[in-house]
Amino acid sequence: MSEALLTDLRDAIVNLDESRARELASEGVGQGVDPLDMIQHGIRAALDLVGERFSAGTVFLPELMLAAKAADAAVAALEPELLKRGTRGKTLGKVLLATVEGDLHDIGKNILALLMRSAGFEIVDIGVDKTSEMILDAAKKNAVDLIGLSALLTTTMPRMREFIELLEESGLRDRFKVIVGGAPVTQEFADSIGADGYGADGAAGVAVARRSLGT
Ligand code: B12
Repeated sequence: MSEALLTDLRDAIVNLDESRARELASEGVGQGVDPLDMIQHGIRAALDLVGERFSAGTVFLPELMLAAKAADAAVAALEPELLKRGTRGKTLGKVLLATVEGDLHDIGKNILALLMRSAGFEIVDIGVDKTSEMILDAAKKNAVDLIGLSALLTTTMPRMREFIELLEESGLRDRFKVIVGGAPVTQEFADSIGADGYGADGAAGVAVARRSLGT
């Protein structure tokens, strides 16, 4: 039963049980449960719950880190299936992904990278805590078509606006499409900073990237 599996997967992450999370994600693949459902209703739902408990002061940083490890293990177990489902031999464009300066959150960005790869994009993932200058350098060096920026902290969201300002100052605003995302980011915020697109989750990120590049 996929409902039961999704609940068990969520509980395994909430209970910080890395090996159970990995096992359930694999079992889900074996049972034909949609990996996107497992990401959205198992993994992300669990991390939202852990985040709420962290805000409420009932769990602390070590638990947050263990939950992240369990989530990473579950995502890794889904990776082969997601890539298998993907389009092969077709490149939709080259995409640079980064989490902005001051921000170490990368689970969502890594999921986006996986879904984009599976959809047929070539991904250059430069990791977390990247300054605007580092992102622009990498975009130029790799000649990407689109840049996807992730932020999970309200305090790091302004780095996205600064990146677009840097593109404008460098005369490169028309050279690269920019899409943004991460839990605190909204369509309204994306519009306010002049981004080309926003995606609320990985699947929406793929769709908005395709739309931005007209593929
Ligand atoms: C796991 C986690 C951590 C882990 C991160 C591990 C890692 N490798 O990523 C650790 C323990 C390191 C951590 C640290 C901290 N965290 Co933290 N963390 C979380 C938590 C619980 C889950 C985040 C997550 O992975 N979600 C699951 C993924 C799948 O969702 P997602 O990231 O939103 O990504 C999806 C979409 O947003 C979208 N997307 C994401 N990026 C992009 C990009 C583009 C271009 C597009 C189109 C789409 C897109 O697609 C993704 C897939 O569907 C959140 C709570 C929450 N509800 O978000 C808090 C949370 C983000 N953390 C928080 C805080 C406060 C911190 C710390 C400051 C804690 C501390 N006191 O040290 C530090 C900051 C470290 C730093 N400098 O970055 C707060 C932020 C509050 C705020 N107002 O900003 C939150 C909201 C918890 C809370 N409720 O208080 N954290």
